[in-house]
Amino acid sequence: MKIGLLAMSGIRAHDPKLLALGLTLPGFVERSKTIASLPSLGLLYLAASTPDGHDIRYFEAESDGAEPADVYDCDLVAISTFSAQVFEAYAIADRLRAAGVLVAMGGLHVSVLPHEAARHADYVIVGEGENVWPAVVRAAARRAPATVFRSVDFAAIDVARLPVPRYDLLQSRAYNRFTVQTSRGCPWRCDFCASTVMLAARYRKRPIEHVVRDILAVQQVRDRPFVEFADDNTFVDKTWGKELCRRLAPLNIAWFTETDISVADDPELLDLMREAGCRQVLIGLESPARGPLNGIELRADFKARTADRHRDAVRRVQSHGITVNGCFILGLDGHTTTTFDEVLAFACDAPLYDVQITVLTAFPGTPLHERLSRDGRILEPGRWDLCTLFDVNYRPTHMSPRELQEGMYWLTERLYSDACTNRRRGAFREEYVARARQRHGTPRGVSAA
Ligand code: B12
Repeated sequence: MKIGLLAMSGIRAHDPKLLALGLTLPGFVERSKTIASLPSLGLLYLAASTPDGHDIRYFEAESDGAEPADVYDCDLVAISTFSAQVFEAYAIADRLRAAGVLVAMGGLHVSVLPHEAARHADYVIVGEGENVWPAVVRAAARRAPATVFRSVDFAAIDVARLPVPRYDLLQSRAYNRFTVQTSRGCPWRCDFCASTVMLAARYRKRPIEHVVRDILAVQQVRDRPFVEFADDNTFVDKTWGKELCRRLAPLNIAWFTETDISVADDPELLDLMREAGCRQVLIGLESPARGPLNGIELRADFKARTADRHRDAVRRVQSHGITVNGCFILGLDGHTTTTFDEVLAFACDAPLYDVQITVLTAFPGTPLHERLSRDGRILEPGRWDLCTLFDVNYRPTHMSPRELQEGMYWLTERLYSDACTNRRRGAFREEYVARARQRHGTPRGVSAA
């Protein structure tokens, strides 16, 4: 069979004012543009798990109506879904099926709402795809009737046996960033989180030699790739994390990852990360004040317990030459209209090299979605296209939806202005250079200018 893997690419947001601001604020568009060009790792894993004897091609659609014409030559097309683009994905699936192409849909959104997806796809897959995919391909080859496949009915994913994602399928594309996974899941349970935790409950680390193996495969495709670890929380286990960094150092790559604030407590780990090529860590700080964090991490109240140390922790990480992209969720229960000033003050004082602000978003399947639905706080239920992290679709506790949206504009304009961006970044450089001189003499790779 000819199998097409169709990734929905690009960034989604509907609010026209925010989009207009994005076009004029360099600091805001910069990261969006960078990450928008990432390939779909889930589909590259599926490609690697496909039984022999099929012809596989990787395609991208930026939006509904943007699927390439060649995708219609396939016998089976696999589409990966996130909530924000799921209606676009359904529209593409409907057109493909009308043209006689079989469609399989998987990923975070349809794993939570398989029956919604079953109206648009022949095969809907719930959960991690690698072990169920061969059965889907066999079903398609004999044009078996529509079915929902559940990964729990197949062998559990052993992360020590994951294949090398088929990065070679990206050969002809101009990617300069690639995703690699070192782990799946996260030990924490934030009520808003709609990541891998939705697919499998446990946090699992991969064998380090496999991570190295995957990076070498990326280097076959691109000489000096920038690697984004598509993990939920990379440095949970510090001993394993240090070994990972020791093994990454000789590969001469630059990389970015998502982790929690506890990395700040281990200076040896931070030194190893920097030496291994870590350029930035993205950390969910979520709120500048502790109160609204109470109870959002459901297992051990991790976020609230560590909140008082956030500012100092950011400084410690950055003093090792690793920039922090601090993420704040606006509109948590308890946030008021003064929260916007507090975020701005935190970002400037810390100082945060990069900042990400998003509005609280109730992704389907999350405890947050359940709670807000139960309390009648979702403004337009079922509007998955508003699950962009930028569009307000619920009633906050201490301000109106309008005030939240206005606060988002206000903060966006200030945080991402040239003046504020230069101040935050300049302060990082000065502090890093000063501390590095104290410790080692002249630092590598960062100028005080
Ligand atoms: C890389 C990434 C992107 C890339 C995606 C590249 C691409 N072309 O697909 C880019 C930058 C484009 C992106 C965009 C967006 N993203 Co994003 N992104 C991520 C990130 C960091 C990693 C995803 C990843 O690679 N996971 C690893 C792979 C292996 O897992 P997977 O994709 O889930 O695939 C497995 C299964 O789901 C399943 N599977 C997946 N697809 C299919 C298909 C079939 C047929 C089968 C059988 C199985 C299957 O099998 C795979 C292997 O086990 C996650 C956060 C995180 N740490 O996970 C956020 C995340 C996925 N993104 C998120 C969001 C909100 C967005 C945006 C809406 C942001 C925005 N405003 O624009 C857009 C979505 C627009 C769009 N184009 O879809 C949310 C999604 C939540 C949700 N439930 O919808 C996440 C979880 C982050 C968060 N804040 O919560 N993102």
